[in-house]
Amino acid sequence: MIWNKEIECMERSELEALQLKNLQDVVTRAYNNLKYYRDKMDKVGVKPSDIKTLKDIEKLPFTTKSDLRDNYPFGTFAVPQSEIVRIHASSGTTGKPTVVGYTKFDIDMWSECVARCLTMAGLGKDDIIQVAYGYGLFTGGLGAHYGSELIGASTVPMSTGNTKKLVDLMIDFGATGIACTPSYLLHIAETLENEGLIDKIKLKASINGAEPWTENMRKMIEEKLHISAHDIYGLSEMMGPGVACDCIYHKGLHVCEDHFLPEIVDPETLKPLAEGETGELVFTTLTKEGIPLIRYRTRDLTSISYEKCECGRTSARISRFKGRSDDMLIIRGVNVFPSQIETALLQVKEVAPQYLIIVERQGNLDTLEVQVELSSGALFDEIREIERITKEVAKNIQQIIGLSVKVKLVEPNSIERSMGKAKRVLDKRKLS
Ligand code: DLL
Repeated sequence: MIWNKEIECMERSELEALQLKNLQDVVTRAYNNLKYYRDKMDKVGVKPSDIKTLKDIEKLPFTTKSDLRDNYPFGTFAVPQSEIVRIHASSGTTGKPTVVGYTKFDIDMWSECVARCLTMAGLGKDDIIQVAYGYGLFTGGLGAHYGSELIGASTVPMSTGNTKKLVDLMIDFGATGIACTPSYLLHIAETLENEGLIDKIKLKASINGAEPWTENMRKMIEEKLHISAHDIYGLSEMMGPGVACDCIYHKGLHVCEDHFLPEIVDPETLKPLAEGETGELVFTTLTKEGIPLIRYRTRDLTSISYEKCECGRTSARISRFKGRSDDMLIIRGVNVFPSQIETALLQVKEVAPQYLIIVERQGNLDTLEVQVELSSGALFDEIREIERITKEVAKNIQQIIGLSVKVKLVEPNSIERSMGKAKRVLDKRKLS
């Protein structure tokens, strides 16, 4: 394992033939096994047999996060539940999470994709890799873990939360690789610097993703830790981390195109855009069994290049992400939709659903504050009462988004009203 040259360096004509065969197969499976998707196709009058070329994908309807929400929890599973061996979940737009299920084949395919990414970062069976993404419903921890085991690396399931222990074990074990969010790696680097321990580490490479970051930040991490830092991308709906990753040339992220067919569309018109143009990334899963998704709108903004890379790989490359076409925030690697905060507020009768979300970066860690208006007419001069409501709001928000939050209650009508779209978010983080 595992520079899978046969696949990763395949002639494009050969790759496209494989993609077409698998596209026809997945469209047929979705049509036969998923009522919601069959209804969508029937509505536009397309049958699986209409897919004769890759370009015919443009005839197919898109899928969105709301399709997963409307079919919560298992209505998007295309196989009997007895064939599902793992379930993960990510943030939905309101109180309920987006649920994803994997068959044994899906887990193997996912592990192979992550293994390819780790290999792109120069890691292999002689390495000791600390996985410091969260383990649990989030796909980061287990996703990176299985890929790391597949390349034969000694895999350390650190998870998140105890930086001191992580740093101690990084030194004691002589860890050579780390998988975690870029902001967390920067925090780890600064912890090592402050403790004067940089010279004690053996780290060679990292794979970082799950949140937006910049080329400057990547270089800063490389300089501080003397490593090669790689950008890994993925989303739970596709499988998790490992949909794409950059190689040692850092000229875009190689898509695992034998499993995920990318398109770039204009987020307004949904019309396809040309190579090099920035738009919304749309993916079709070509092989996934548990939840096949056709033309899934990721909401991530990027551009694509089909030029062969200096490394020899022929797969399409997507550029570093330029933002999103919706209002999702990523805070400490966790996806947060303003509508989730609103759902939490609606459960507390003493507050109005008028709020402002303030995100800041202190050091390298994100902080989240939510200012909430008390309901009009509510007069709470008792400090104890104010404290009780503040705690209840904070608890409700934390239960839904899974992150601790500072809540500040403010006077009725004090949050600025907008004539147009309400401005709910003040993101003070400067990504440079
Ligand atoms: O974040 C999967 C993942 C885990 C990727 C670990 C990489 C590493 P979700 O929680 O479903 O899945 O969030 C997916 O995170 O649509 C992007 O907006 C954002 N995202 C993920 N990777 C990157 C990246 C995981 N490298 C959402 N750069 C996606 C920018 C990223 N944004």
